[in-house]
Amino acid sequence: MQLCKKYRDFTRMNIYQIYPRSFMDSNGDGIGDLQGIISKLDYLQELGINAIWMCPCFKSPNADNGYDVADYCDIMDEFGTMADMDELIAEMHSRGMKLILDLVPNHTSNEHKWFRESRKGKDNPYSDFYYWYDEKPNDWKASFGGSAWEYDELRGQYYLHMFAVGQPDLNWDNPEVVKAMQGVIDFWVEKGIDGFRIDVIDLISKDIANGVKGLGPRLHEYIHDMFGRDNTAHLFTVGESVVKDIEEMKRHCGEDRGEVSTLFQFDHLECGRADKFTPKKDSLRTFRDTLVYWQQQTDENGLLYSLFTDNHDQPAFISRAGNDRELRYETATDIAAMIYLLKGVPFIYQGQEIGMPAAHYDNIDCFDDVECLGAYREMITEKGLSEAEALEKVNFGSRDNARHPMAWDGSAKCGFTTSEPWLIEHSRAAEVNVASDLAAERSVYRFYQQLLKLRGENDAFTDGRFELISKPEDDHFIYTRTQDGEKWAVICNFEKDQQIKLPFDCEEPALANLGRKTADGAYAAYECAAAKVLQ
Ligand code: TEU
Ligand code: CA
Repeated sequence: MQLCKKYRDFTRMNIYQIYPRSFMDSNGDGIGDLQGIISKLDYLQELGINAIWMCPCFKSPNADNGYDVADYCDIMDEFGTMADMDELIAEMHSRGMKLILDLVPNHTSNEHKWFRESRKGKDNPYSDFYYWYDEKPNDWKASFGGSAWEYDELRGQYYLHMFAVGQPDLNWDNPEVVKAMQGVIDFWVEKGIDGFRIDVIDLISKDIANGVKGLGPRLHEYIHDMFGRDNTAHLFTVGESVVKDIEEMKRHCGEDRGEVSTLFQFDHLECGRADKFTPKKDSLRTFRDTLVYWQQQTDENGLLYSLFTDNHDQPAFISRAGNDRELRYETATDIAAMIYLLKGVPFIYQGQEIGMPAAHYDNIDCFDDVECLGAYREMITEKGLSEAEALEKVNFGSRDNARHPMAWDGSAKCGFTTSEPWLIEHSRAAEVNVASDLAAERSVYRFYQQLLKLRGENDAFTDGRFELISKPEDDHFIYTRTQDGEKWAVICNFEKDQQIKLPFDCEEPALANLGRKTADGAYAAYECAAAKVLQ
């Protein structure tokens, strides 16, 4: 099914996700900042990027590195000033780039004015901005460890926090909260930003009396309150969500719903994982089969699909599913071809474009992430693991593994900063960095450049019909994309060298990570190609 015009336009975006804290430090304090991002816009434009999703850059005490917002309409001190933000918006728009901010509507920081007022008692306008109870109404656990209910001495009641103690949940059943969040969105729309990624959008409607944590009865009403208004209709919006049911996805993303454009759901990245800290090699077959399912479901229903493998919460997928040592270049380029030539809107996480593997830290003091430090403590105190066993598990699944400073070159602080970085640099930054990748004969960056150029030049990749060629038992991912009589084949081998015979003839590949000249024949491990089908 063809996408509506608005969604078709969004498939022409190549979105780069920036974790500002770790992208580029311009003033030598060891923390990435807005001026650092401005200094790298040409690097991104060269890659073929025309949109940026920036993780939260708002005032925050950083209990959860910006996902605990203390003022939605002001810039985090460490990242710079509102003048820097205005400059970033202008510099991006002058390059034809769109800016997508990260909205965190489910909770604020406990240092937000709303919470500071609310905890003073029941007789102030912010009293019911949060969930307050005399006693814990249930035994909910917080995502980052411990109870989801924290007793506040000043107010003399318990408040809800689904994440860290410093992240009290907003009570969306209070119409004043809805109005306040609409004001935040309007402020940034006025500033000229082009869209939002919405954090844990499924959680904003709850039904505590009936034990419902998320996907509550008024969810669509609240999402529509945010994005179903005249001044938001043009925005690109992507909601992070647990939704995996196509009917529910249609209720979120249908073009006429006035809700969001698309969802980030993680079905294709679970790959049969037990839990995020249990070391296990991801299966590329499971990855393929789940991707194919969602590619077909969204295509049949005219929904926009988000194409991503990495973000700031996930260790690098090439380390989970491929060979990030001897075959790091092959793995990184092969997985890029698998996902970014599908139908949808591509998201590339910082470092993916140079095949950056997951980081590994030698001791727990190198970690920063509130989630993994909570999990580490629980593994030792409640599950009886040794420190070494707990360290191995957090090294496998922590979010810090994706939040190390971006490696720009092989110098001491990898070109990220001139002082001590806020998080220890990647142990392989001397080997894997932008400068070394661009100097290499086979460059991941140049492959991404060619891939994004090929995708942008051929409507078959943005609009074309998807057809699966691989069989469930095959150890490869081969598919075609067809539009206006032009058919392209994408051939991605998995980890075994093998002969691949295609059911059609092709021209010489237009894209090939190992430079092959024929679309079929002997494929090396993680070798890939894209070629026009002769018809
Ligand atoms: O993450 C929400 C969410 O999915 C997490 O609970 C996720 O399961 C975990 O981070 C992955 O291990 C969003 C943001 O992406 C995350 O960075 C924030 O910490 C979280 O919300 C709270 O705002
Ligand atoms: Ca800085």
